[in-house]
Amino acid sequence: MDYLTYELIGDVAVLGLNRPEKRNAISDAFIEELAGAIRRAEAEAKAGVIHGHGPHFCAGLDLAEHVKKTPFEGVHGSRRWHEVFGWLHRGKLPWFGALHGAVVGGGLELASSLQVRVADSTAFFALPEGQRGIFVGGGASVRSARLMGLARMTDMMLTGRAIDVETAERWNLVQYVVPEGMALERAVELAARAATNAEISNYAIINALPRIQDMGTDDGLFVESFIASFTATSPEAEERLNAFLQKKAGKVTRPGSEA
Ligand code: 1HE
Repeated sequence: MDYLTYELIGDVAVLGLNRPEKRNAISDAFIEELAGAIRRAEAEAKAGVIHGHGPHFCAGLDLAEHVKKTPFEGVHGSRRWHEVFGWLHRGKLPWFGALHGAVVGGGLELASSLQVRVADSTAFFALPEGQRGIFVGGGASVRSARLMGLARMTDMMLTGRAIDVETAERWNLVQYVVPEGMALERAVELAARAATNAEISNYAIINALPRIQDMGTDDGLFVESFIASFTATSPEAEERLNAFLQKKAGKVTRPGSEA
């Protein structure tokens, strides 16, 4: 692969954005490689991690390539990003982001497609589309806006505001903040933990939670009952529930005392 590294660590597929000389800017060829790597991970892993090689996670859309596109090519390009990022956001595996340096434009859109984001202290976040004369096209108006809220995203896009990692955590863009250089290790550790869950539970968590968020209260609760019943009656659930009752499965641990 030209733009990605791929490594399987136990049950965790680790994808590295690997175009550091262009700050991991995402071109059409890059997105196709990412598509292939996600499909490979779905076939051989139980969780995935995405990180960036070089000084930054990702500088977003490849602007050099974009500038040459016709309007309709732009639409197709954006729809392809939606499709591929959709495999991450509501797909088969839980995905964890290890973020550092610039997480900007399409880089933030990619990160927003993952279920869990771990960022180190060097990470910063921006949506410079307004300054570039374009608009978000990789899902940010839906996913990033829902994470941080409409007012904050509008401010970022109108003013070009870049935010640091502490602000990003307060704004719900990242769930974990770690010291410089530690994001990948922590993300792999968390992904490995998620990989031990029942596959059907992970699938329900990834696919049902965001859909239920889109529903009204009554519809959401109704759908929840069916998913709860479907997962609880799976053979794996029976095995795991019995293991707990027979004291063969771990208890919930207090914060800070987990392995
Ligand atoms: C690029 C890109 C890119 C860097 N497309 N080539 N994204 C942006 O508007 C962000 C643009 N990038 C930056 O603001 C900075 O590059 C960074 C803050 C990310 C990093 O700064 P730095 O000092 O480490 O690197 P650099 O010197 O700016 O960039 C190194 C090279 O990468 C340089 O090329 P070179 O040939 O002169 O060495 C840059 O031109 C190149 N480069 N970013 C193409 N994005 C689906 S819609 C999504 C819409 C968006 O994503 S819009 C936001 C685009």
